[in-house]
Amino acid sequence: MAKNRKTIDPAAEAMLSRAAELGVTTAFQRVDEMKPCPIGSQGLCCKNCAMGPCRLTKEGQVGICGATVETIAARNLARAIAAGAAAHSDHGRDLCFVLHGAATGEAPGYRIRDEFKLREVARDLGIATEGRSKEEIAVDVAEKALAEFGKQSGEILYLSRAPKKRQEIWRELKIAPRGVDREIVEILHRTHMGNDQDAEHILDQSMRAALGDGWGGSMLATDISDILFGTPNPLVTQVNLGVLKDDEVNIIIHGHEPTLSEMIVAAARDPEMIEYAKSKGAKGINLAGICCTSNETLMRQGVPSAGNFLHQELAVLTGAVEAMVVDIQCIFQGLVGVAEDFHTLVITTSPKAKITGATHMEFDEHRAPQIAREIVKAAVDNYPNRGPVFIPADKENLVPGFSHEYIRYMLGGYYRGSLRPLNDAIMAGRLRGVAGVVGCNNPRVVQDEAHFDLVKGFLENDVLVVQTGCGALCSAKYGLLQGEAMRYAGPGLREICETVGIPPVLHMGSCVDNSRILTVLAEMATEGGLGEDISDIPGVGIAPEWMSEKALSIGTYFVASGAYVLFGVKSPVEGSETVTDIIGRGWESKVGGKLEFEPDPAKILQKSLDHIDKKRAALGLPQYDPTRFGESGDRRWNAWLKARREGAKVSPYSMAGVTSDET
Ligand code: BF8
Ligand code: SF4
Repeated sequence: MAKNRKTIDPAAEAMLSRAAELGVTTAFQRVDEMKPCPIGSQGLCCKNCAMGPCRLTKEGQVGICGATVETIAARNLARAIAAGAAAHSDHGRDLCFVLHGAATGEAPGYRIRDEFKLREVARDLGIATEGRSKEEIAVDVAEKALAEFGKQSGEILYLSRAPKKRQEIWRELKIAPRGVDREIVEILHRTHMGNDQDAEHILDQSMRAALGDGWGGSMLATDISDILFGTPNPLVTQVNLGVLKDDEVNIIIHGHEPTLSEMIVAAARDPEMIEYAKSKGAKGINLAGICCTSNETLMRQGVPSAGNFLHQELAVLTGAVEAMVVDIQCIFQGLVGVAEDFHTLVITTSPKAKITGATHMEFDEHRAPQIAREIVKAAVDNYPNRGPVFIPADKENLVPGFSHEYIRYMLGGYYRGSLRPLNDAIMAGRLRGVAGVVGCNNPRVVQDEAHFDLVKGFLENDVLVVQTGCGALCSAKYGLLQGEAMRYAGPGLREICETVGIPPVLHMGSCVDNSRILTVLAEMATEGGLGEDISDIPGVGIAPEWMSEKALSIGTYFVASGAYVLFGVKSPVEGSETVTDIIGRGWESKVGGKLEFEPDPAKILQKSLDHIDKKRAALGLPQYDPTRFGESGDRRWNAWLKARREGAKVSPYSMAGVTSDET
């Protein structure tokens, strides 16, 4: 690797040279200037009261109140998980309000697109559907879902979607979550000065809040988005900065919520608006996404993506973006600074996220289509202000849209939809296991490198990969979300993908859609043959370039659901061996899953494969053998073809491994 290399993406590299030429600074440079605080980065700085901050530097030292290294590290991690769970869940809550408005007619422009899913969700929330209109059901679903967020006692209803054994573990450990709001508040309370001061006990509450996110707030966000905007199915679209057009009005939608962006998609496709753009000298209106707003509109509408997290400032640097429309989460304040050198309007839209210096055009679900049109018009009006444009040519095709419903369908059609073939493939050893590779970019490491190496490594080892968030957009940029990715796949994985007709890497959506992966895991565990709990499945979850508190919440709810989770970059609790041990060995003995931080992607891959093999052995499955299964059906035929090519005169039936019955 070249010294100080920042990215493996040629488009990003071109934009970084352009930034240097123009003297514009982005996160890629700021990261070199901002040395991480050695105490904070180890999790050992406590600012929870005004006797401090207490900055601990070694085991054995205590804060002014006597708080130990492990208490401080645990409190910091717990608060980060609480913030992450809050972000996902608050997003889910807002979707409930939109669903309510869509059903009552108070939110014009929105409608119930997936009635089948609505009825399914209603069933799981205990709402009657027989003889009722979809609007009546939707009002009840929205109200019941809202009540789930604030549920004061008992447990959230979606826990019943988990395998029975898993539910029992949660109840026994007293970590079955009540409403996520209550669990988050309790973390803030417990970590207030002078309260919960036992690291393990604090971290148990983190699992509880994270479960309230994964099986609650996030799962509701996914379900209600599907009800309102449609459950995703595969489609073809494109990714990377090359999707921007030099002769059209470019609007980027960035952030996380599909509510406004879906309306912007409609406004940008409106013939009247396109005519208006033409009157300003543009050939049309081009919409592209960044981050998870991109994943939402990519999965359902095929709106192309301009890239993942670290592409946000680079997109503005092209000089071709008339408006960068942002909603919530993962939005750099630095966008405003970069935009000052260009004509780009940074438009904030959420009542929860204003940025100083940006233009605020506030979203309101009661008049969403109108606001969307105003935003698109502002972008069009900005087109004549464009200066020089520099758009890299790089773009790649991808096939996103693998909701768990579609995965079930593709494995068995409408009438026999099930995960049976997936379980069978793992049991036979055609698939060694499954891996979820998810999460962010982080400028502390080379952009996309760890994601790409890991996904490639899993494919070569016959591990089926599912992805969400910026990780999925990363794979898309390098052509891994299409059939061509098969060139990296091992023979067994290749055979399965060719038979079913899918790429070996499945894009399952945005970060809240990690809940779809929970659903797949739960169904794999109950389908039979792979044990009876998520912790029995030969699978792993990885966030190789994580940066966000949301990633910590996701990682924790997967661990608490039984998965082995590995994070790259660095450990936020590095300074405490005790906390490292609690979330590793300690959680494994309690919930069957564990959380580890491992900066080296090669080690992440090895640990993952070792874990998958260990789980295979525990299930009594045949040891994984890469030579056992053949490409396109039978490895023997390939061996025969190869032998023939080399001049040998042999019959395929005389090749090794053929029984006398077959000859
Ligand atoms: O929620 S992967 S950088 S965009 S936090 Fe953010 Fe990380 Fe991207 Fe989506 Ni998820
Ligand atoms: Fe220091 Fe304790 Fe206050 Fe934290 S809570 S800042 S460790 S005195």
